[in-house]
Amino acid sequence: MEQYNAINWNEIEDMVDKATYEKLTSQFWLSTRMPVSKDLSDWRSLPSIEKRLVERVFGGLTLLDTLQSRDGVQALRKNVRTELELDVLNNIQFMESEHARSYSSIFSTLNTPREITEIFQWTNSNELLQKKAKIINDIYKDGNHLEQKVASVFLESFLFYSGFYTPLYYLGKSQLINVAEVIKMILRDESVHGTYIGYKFKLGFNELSKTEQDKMQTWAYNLLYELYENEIKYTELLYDEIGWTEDVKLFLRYNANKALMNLGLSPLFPDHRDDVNPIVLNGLSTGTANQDFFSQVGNGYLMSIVEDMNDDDYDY
Ligand code: MN3
Ligand code: MN3
Repeated sequence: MEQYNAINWNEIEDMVDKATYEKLTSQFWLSTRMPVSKDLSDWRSLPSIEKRLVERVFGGLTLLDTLQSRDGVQALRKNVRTELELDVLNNIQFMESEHARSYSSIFSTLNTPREITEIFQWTNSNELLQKKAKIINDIYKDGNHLEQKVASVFLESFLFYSGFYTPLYYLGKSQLINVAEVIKMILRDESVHGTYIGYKFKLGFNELSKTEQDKMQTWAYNLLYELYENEIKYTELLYDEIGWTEDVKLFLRYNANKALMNLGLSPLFPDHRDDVNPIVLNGLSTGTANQDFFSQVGNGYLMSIVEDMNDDDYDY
């Protein structure tokens, strides 16, 4: 009879798995605990073109998180190097569901049911969004395990940023700060995911022959170009009307370089952090108004309200 092995956390094959699991669980959060309704007056004061922008940006991000929570992690779990890698991926998969849910929490606070239906109709029929989902998902379906890791890192460390730009911009101007806090929780998770999956990529990449490495590298740069080209069109579609397109493109290139660094590959674009719009940089480095001294989890996260216990609690 084939032996089925129990997972033993006292015999760790790779400390990075354990450290990542602990990091991810320590930053656990739930979207329903974020006080987004405090942003309603900011929201009501936004011109309608800015409201439409925020809605579309969040629709697009929902699509990417849905893809990650389903096909993305599913693909990655088929080729793990260690037993604990599966436990890390379990955590990642659940948080991707929570990320996708968080945009719906934001919509349900800021938008009418009719508007919400329209946002999802737009998202599910937009050609550029569908194209990027297809490019990534085709690799999840048919790529080898290193290609799947590259696709995952590009999605998490690069493709999200055409959307993240908008809430970070508002946060930099102290607007929609609770909405932005949700996004910063997601961003913080994605940064751990990108680093971890990039690390697993590098381990596999280092085992390849020089010829195979060159081939893999060329493949990765070609994929990045293909995604970048589509991302440029998506950025123009979203931001031309409001006039932010060039700033967003620069932010994309800056993050594309970071995605490549996660994979141990050389940066492709000349753009640096100093070139990014200072309002967005301000948003990236800003906390929010809901500083909670007791919460290790995040700036705006509200701890659940706990009553003092009394004798009645012991009457069963
Ligand atoms: Mn996510
Ligand atoms: Mn992720």
